[in-house]
Amino acid sequence: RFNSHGSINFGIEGCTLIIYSKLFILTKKKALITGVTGQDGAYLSELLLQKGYEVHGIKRRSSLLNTDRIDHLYQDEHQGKTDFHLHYGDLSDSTNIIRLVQEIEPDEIYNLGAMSHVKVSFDEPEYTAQVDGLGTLRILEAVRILGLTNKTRIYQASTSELYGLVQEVPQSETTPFYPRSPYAVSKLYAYWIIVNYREAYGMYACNGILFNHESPLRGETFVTRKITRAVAAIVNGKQDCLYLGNLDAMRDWGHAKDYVEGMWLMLQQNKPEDFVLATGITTTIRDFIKMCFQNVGISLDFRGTGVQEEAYVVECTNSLYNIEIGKKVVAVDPKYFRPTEVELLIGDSSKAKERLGWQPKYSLDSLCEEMVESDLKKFMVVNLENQKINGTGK
Ligand code: NDP
Ligand code: GDR
Repeated sequence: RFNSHGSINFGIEGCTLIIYSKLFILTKKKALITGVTGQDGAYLSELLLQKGYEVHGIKRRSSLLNTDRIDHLYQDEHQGKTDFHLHYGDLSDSTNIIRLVQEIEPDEIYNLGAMSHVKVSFDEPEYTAQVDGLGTLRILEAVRILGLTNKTRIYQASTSELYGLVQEVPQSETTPFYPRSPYAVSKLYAYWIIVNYREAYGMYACNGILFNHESPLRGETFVTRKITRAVAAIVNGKQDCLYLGNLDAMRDWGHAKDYVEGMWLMLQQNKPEDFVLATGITTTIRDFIKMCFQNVGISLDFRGTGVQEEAYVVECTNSLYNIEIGKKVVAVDPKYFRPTEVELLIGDSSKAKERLGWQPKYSLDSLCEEMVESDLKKFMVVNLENQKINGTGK
């Protein structure tokens, strides 16, 4: 199957065979990732490099380095050839996006960059719309203006937040949207502009409607990571109590590694379509907290309701942790409540299973264990470093 540029995909992942008259040239596929410094950007970069792609990532300038999640992939070009390249850029800057798309001429663009925190979007609504909504338009326009509509395929990081107020469960590609935050409303614009450019210009552009996915690389202010970090801090005596918002909310949590695989699959099909990725299992925040504490041998008892709700230690079977029975370790602080909440998310990813052959490999138990373990290790490293510093009298 030749495309209009005379190139063909033929089995070797991450490569394209280009035929110019009688000359056969095998080139690496090029991917451009916005949001490369984020959780998904890091896992996707790893996946695409493994598949043999040349990966270009857009990172924002910041006063401190913000590349922790991808430092292991990066190599200074002066030290040898590398397939991983970073470029400064921002989704709010059209000139920057156009120039980068022009220079790189990517085969695939993964638009993962976003102000991705739902609660923060109530504090920064205009910025969120600029980046999450109009940023997507900038990507589409860059590809269109530069005449790359037949070459460049676009993945848009759409979200289960689009469903918002419950209309039906489980939520699938046909469930109506009812966004409940400036973040979700911005992503709704992005969703429809992707659909519109696909229909209007025949572009290969698709929405991955992804339900919550987590990992040890998850940002520290999202609820799962906030909880796993707190568990590690509490058992190490570095935190007294974990303060959270709505404990009744229910989320369909998967592992980010599974979900980046799905993103890639969406761009390898014969025609562009939108897909839900989800596990089909939903859990309350409260039950996730219980699971995380259970992981370190601590059982909790939740008492009270609403803003009065608190959790106490009733048992600790791990002799490593000197934690007092009866200690209060979780409480509700209303400052974490959202003006409008998304109460229940549970996804139906049958279409992705059938058409993409996508299936999540990780269970919530294994995800929870991996995240708690990773945060416990981080505390051990900090403790060891402190001991070293104390030992040398620094
Ligand atoms: P993160 O918050 O971890 O990463 C977001 C990325 O976007 C970071 O690299 C961030 O850069 C970058 N970014 C923020 N603002 C801009 C901007 N103005 N210009 C360019 N880049 C910017 O998010 P995730 O990795 O978890 O999510 C990836 C995408 O998927 C996001 O669009 C998110 O909304 C969406 N999504 C996520 C889900 C999830 O459960 N994780 C579920 C459904 C959708 P910096 O590091 O400098 O802050
Ligand atoms: P979400 O994730 O809003 O679903 O968006 P988050 O982890 O922030 O919240 C999940 C649920 O937990 C409740 N909650 C708290 N949340 C946070 N962050 N902090 C708290 O202290 C707290 N207490 C309770 C929330 O109210 C909510 O109900 C994530 C992001 O990755 C989005 O970018 C993505 O689009 C969606 O997932 C799918």
